[in-house]
Amino acid sequence: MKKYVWSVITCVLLFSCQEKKQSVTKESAKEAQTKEFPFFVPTEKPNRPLSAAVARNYDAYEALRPEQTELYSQFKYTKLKGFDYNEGDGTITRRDPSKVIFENGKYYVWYTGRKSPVKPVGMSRAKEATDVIPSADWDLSDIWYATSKDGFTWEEQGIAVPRPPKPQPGWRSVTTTDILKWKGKFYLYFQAFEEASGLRGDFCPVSVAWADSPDGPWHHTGKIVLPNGPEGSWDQYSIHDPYPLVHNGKIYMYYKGDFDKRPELKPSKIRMQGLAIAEDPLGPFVKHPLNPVINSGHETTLFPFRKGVAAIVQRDGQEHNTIQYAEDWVNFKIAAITELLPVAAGPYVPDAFTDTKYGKGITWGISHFINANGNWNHTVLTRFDCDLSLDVHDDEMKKHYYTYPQDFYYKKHGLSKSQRKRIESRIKK
Ligand code: AAL
Repeated sequence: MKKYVWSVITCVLLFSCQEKKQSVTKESAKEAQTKEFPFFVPTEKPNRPLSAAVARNYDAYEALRPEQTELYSQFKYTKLKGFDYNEGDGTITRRDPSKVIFENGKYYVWYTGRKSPVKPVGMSRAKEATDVIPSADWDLSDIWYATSKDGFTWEEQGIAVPRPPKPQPGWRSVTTTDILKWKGKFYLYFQAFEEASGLRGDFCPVSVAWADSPDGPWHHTGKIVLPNGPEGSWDQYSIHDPYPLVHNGKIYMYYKGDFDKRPELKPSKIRMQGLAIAEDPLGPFVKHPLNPVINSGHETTLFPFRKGVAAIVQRDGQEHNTIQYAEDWVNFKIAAITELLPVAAGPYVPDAFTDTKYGKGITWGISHFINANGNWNHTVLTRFDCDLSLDVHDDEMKKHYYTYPQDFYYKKHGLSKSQRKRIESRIKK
């Protein structure tokens, strides 16, 4: 009898233990559902504690994945046909293209063109520059233009805006132009140099020329339309890369300043971008009180996008390698992070001047490669393609896995001799 009672007790105990174990497993599964971050990422921001990084995924970006983000894209490059560069000896340069526009059944692009008897001596030797020897790659340049039926093969048409006679602004060099179409007329804004770049820096304001047709003739106003800021201000010496768009019935001119020159640092300067707004192409342009409005980037490349404006931000600053967006055209935020961005890009922006209320974006344009042929004072134009457009959905452009050839790592990004020395001196013996 005693034996019987004990086995009943054991059975009851075992059964209740088993039941407890099962309910514990069910509970942890439930807990996992509520406490662990789920396997399928919620499309809406979940109402639960989130790390800063995951919260940012919901708050800062359009989607959880770059490939679902309209302002994310790769950039693909195609060599242009139709331009000769004297075998890259540095006597011919083409750089800093404008936006591309479509008029009279063809595409137009304007750019800094230099054809000089000798290659530039370089900015650091600017004192050796003369009336025929350029200092920088963009010294002693004129504004040239080319047209194309397909965007791949171009025909150079000649000089659109030459250097004006001394002492008009730009007598030393007219460079880095961009185009505006406004009430049936065309306006080219450009950097107007009055000294060889490198003498004191890369100092210049912006001047403007206008024409009734993109083929000219261009009338250089000889006036400074976007002046340098007052002494002590960020843009007191350099107003670079003027870039006009039409918004709210006005001309929104973005531009770059390089400033904060501190010789003890490398690079010694910082670059940011500002905005100036005008009701008339010849000004006055009123600089925005919040300038600079973009904290990074080397050249200006912007396009109307949805209700706001988007910017390709490359090369310089904390936020280089990003595409940014400002719904109010002033306060920019990072929309996507990407690689191999086009440098000095002049995109084809079909709605640049239509005062669109809903910008559609861009798919291609012309940019440049500096240090072409391993020569710092020689630059070539190139074509870039991308999918930063609401009208195009190109999965290939949305990939974000890059492989570079080993040579790129070992040759372009190998350790320098002094780095190797530093590392070897610290090897423990
Ligand atoms: C460019 C631009 C401006 C600078 C120089 C020529 O890429 O930012 O144009 O002055 O470099």
